[in-house]
Amino acid sequence: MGSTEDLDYPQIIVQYSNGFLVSKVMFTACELGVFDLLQSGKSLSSDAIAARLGASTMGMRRLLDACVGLKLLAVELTQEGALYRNTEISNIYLTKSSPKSQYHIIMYYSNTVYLCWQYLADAVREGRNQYERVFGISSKDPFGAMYRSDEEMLKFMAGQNSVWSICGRDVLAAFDLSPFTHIYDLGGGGGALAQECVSLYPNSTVTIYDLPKVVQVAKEQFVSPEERQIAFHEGDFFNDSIPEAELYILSKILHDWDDDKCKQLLAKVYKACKPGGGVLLVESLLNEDKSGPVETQLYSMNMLVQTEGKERTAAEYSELLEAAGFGVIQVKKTGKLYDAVLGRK
Ligand code: ASE
Repeated sequence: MGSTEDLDYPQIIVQYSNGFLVSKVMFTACELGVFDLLQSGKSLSSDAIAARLGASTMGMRRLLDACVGLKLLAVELTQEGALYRNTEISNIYLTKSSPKSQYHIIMYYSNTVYLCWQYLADAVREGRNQYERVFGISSKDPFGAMYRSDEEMLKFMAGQNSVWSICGRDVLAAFDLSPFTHIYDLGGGGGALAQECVSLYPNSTVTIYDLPKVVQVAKEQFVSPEERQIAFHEGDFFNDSIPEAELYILSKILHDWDDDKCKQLLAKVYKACKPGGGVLLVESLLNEDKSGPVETQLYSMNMLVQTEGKERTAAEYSELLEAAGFGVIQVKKTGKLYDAVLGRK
């Protein structure tokens, strides 16, 4: 494509303007249960789908056609009319019950993240999250705001869990963690990363350290007592003590906080850490010149509207680790959404 062509018709401007329309179509089809209804190869007419999902025939027809355009559905014209079915990717990632389902993070985007982004301009002007404007609640304690109801907390936990079904293996296999048998997952939430960890390292035990109400929901909804390699510890890692362990996983924790809070937490982790032990940061790394990846840049905007943190470069994380006393810092980019940084005591 030549540059005159680009300037004559601004393809990327059109594409970016329509970006949120694309998101909303996918969110809505998920929310209404389209992909669940068409699970495992079922083909249905738009009228049948509309009837089963309690939607208008006209609205559903349009939604289904837009999903075909987005390659989230396929359509076949038969004598009885158009029949819609899931594409392979929708079957694997957009149905609720698939092992790799992204349904819950999509619902979190649609119902929470989307609302916060309404105030992105205010967030940029003020340099802080927008919970007061969006939900009418104080933004002093971002997790108090994010966990403003049990339902909201559950949605966040389920959403965060779904990411590990597609990225968990890679971040845990980035380094050989088998020498570390006694592991704490600080802010481990719903426990999906802990589950990946004990499955990849069968000699490890992972203790999920999180707020009491998070631990309670994790036990009730996500981790069964039969999972003997997973334990729980109730606490607030800023205000309560952190027990001794060989490895601490901080997965998408530092990106929630400013440099001061990160240093405070890492210093505490360093103190608790066994000599020879370490800390594994799981984060989406920015390029050193912050030129990309674009997903990470967008996540950093989201940290602005939702938290007190930001996404950082490998050098920035190394600096935070060194300030806390950690040495021999190794960085592994996975090529997927989340990367790994290991620091040793
Ligand atoms: C957090 C992670 C997330 C805090 C708030 C969050 C995510 C969404 N909201 O630690 C997952 C990452 N996705 C985005 C858009 O940032």
